[in-house]
This record gives sequence, C-alpha cells and structure tokens, in this order.
Amino acid sequence: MNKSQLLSKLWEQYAAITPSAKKIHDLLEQKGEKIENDHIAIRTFNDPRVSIAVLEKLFVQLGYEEKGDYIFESKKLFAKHYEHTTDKNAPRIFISELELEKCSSELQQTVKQILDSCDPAVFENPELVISGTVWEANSQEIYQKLLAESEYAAWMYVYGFRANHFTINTNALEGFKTLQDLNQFLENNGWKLNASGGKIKGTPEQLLEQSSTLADLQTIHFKEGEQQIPSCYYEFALRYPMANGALYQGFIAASADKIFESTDVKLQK
Ligand code: OOG
Ligand code: NI
Repeated sequence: MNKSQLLSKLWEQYAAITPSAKKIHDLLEQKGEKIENDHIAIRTFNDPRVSIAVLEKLFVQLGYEEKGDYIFESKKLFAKHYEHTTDKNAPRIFISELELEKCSSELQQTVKQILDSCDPAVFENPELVISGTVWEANSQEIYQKLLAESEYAAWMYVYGFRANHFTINTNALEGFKTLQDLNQFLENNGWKLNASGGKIKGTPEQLLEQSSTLADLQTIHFKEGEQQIPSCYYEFALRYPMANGALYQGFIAASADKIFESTDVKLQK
C-alpha cells in the first residue's frame, strides 16, 4: 500500500461514518475550493501491542518522520505528530495513546481483556491503523463502564483504528481569509461547532488557530440494544508564519486538549 492509497482508505473509512465531513467537503468544492488536508488524527491505547510505536510503523515506512510530542495530563493521553520528509503537501499525522498505567485498575483490566480477546495476528497486520475494531465491540456494558472513566477509551472501544478526524488546511482556501469566516459559513449552513474552550482554539501569537464540528452520531448495535454514539468530526486549522517566515508546523497542547472533546457526548445538545 502506498501513501496515497493509505490516505484514500483513511478518508473513505472516515467519510462512511462522518456524513458531515463529506457534506462540508462537497459544499466547499461546490464553492470552487480545492481542499487540502492539514492533518489526520488516530487514537490508540499505549498497550505495547497497539501503541503509537506500533501504529507509526506504516507511516514511517511511507516516508513520515516524528516531529513533536505532547502530553495531556488530565485526559491521561500522550501524542506524537509526524511530517512527511519529502512531500510537503502530505497531511501531518497526529497519533495519540491512552496511558493505561495512569488509569484505574478496572479500566486497565477491561482494555487488557479487549486486546486479549483478539487474534494476535491482527496486531502484526501492517494495516492495523485502518482495521477499525479488531475486537468484538458489541457490549453496551463495557462501553458505559469505559465511558464513566474515559470518553477516549469508550470511543476507542466502539470505533477502533481509523482516522478520528481529517483537518482542512484553511490557509489553502481561497474564499476564507480568517477561521472566523469559515466558522460563520459552517454555522450558517447548519453545522454545530465544538465550543469547549471557545469556538476558536489558539491565537495568532501561538501560530495556530483551530476549530471543529461536533462529531456525527452513529447508531451502534450492541447486544443489549441500540445507542447513538458520537463518531468522528471535521477540523479546520489556520497556521501563521514564524519569525523566519515559514508556517508553524506543530500542534498546541492546550488547544488539542479541547479538540479531543469534539467526540464527547456531553457536548451534544
Ligand atoms: C485528537 C485531538 C487533537 C489537534 O489538532 O489538536 C488534535 C483527537 O481527537 O484524537 O487533533
Ligand atoms: Ni486535529
């Protein structure tokens, strides 16, 4: 699988459970915009079978290199971002992992049981990152138990290995000079934005402004019955030049901390 095949597969898988992203993408194209991706985000657990070190392999093979790392203390998350070494238009990749040893022993036990239930061969699959739930994600009881402690863990249980969001490179849009303008356009067209920490996270001084939709709701069929669960969201990033004139390439942990909440059912009204 080459880079463009992987990125297409990630988009297809994401668009299939994120109808809003497809609609926003098409709406902007109808306005004459050419959409470029700023970054794609992936989630996992730090269990050595599925940690960042495992998921990064395919990206490194395809020419990506690690560029930054980020700590999210209250959410018990750690993340790294990757940039492509030669293709400057390739989206950055942001991979985060739940730090299990900081979680309760119940949560650790539950995640261990989930991973133990898998055929170990799935963890060796080079395409693990697009494998979704390699476990049987059909227990509402497990979902609710995880949700009580970590929204991130509960999301991982239901949706697994896939793009959690794509991010539009707002700098590359012709018709929107500010993130405010783009947000206004999205709201005028009926989309709800994540307002946690303000609709725009970050400032020009921090060299990165970000906003995002609230995740779409998907009907999940558990053995106990159906439940609507937030799936994925669409993000919008505007980067500013550094003192040397080049655009800032990294992420801002305080902003990312709020962007994670785009999948939180508590933000859905
Ligand atoms: C990642 C949230 C952080 C960003 O751009 O700051 C992020 C996630 O929700 O998995 O993508
Ligand atoms: Ni993001």
